[in-house]
Amino acid sequence: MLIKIAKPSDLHESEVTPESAYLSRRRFMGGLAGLGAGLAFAGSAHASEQRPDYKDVPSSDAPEWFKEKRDAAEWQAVVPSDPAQDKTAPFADASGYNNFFEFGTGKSDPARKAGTLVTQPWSVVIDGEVNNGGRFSLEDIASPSKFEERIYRLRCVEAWSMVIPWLGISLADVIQRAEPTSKAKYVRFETLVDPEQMPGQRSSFALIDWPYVEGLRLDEAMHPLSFLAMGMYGRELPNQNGAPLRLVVPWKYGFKSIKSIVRISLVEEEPLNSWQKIAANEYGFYANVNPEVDHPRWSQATERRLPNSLFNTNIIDTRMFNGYADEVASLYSGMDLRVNY
Ligand SMILES: Nc1nc2c(c(=O)[nH]1)N[C@H]1C(S)=C(S)[C@@H](COP(=O)(O)O)O[C@H]1N2
Ligand SMILES: [Mo]
Repeated sequence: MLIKIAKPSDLHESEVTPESAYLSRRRFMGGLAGLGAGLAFAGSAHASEQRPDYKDVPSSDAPEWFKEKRDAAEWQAVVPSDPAQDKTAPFADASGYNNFFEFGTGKSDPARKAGTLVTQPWSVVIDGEVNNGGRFSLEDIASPSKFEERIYRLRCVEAWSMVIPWLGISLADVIQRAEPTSKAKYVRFETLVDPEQMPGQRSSFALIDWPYVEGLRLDEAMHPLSFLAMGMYGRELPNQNGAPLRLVVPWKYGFKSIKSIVRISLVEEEPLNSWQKIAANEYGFYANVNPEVDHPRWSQATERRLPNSLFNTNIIDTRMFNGYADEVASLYSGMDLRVNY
């Protein structure tokens, strides 16, 4: 079993997470029912169970609507397969070691420089092949959906990885409400462009032709695992993690999980994503995590699971589709994954 809703008997603090909060996780059924046989649904909602409190996580100054949705969230333990291996990263690591080239190329640049990004108010344009597009506030996007917590692996193409508890809504919800036309075949996402706020966009050495662009095939975007995060660790997203709205596609390399989204377009043609534009022989459109298809310059067979140290490098085997093969492999049946990397 690759992903499961943890049974109470499975959920030992020492195995799953450093945060005791997880012991009191409220389980529920149904949210991922569309996923079918790949998921085990063990246990149902117990009124006595509290949502995690994330004691060690600094709180943020979230708007009232966000707090209300968070408090009503369905705390869904979509835990990865190996409880011994898949410990949730401490908040300090998940918010201190980042890729967000708009704020520089160093792993600590985003945490040092993104703090001043203005994320309130924020609006997102939904356009292209839709009957119900427009410009929406973050609250407009969130309010028709219930918040959920999803604990996912995030595997960077650079061969490091973390386990992160996201808070947000399913991407399919947002796309469905936009009412795609029959011409819509792909979804294209764009990050904010604002060189005044984003020092990486002022750099003349930047490889990226801003905005940062990503894309998914429509069926990938509609898959129940595709997630739009507005928070993590029970609070708002730190700016360095892509506040106030970022994509999370757990079976793909991290660069697909585009941050600080301002535009979502339904389109007919496959979008050219930023990394593909920079080096198409190294970064493809699909970017599915695949231990058998190496990056031209390094192996993808293993990964460094964070946090690690000098004494415990914590190198683990990379899994097909990052461990989500039962759920997503059928999206690619008949495709040559060496060609469609
Ligand atoms: N706009 C934007 N989104 C981005 C990136 C970026 O540089 N700019 N980096 C990507 C990469 S390479 C990874 S691994 C993840 C990292 O997410 P995290 O910092 O929240 O762990 O964000 C992705 N989303
Ligand atoms: Mo990445």
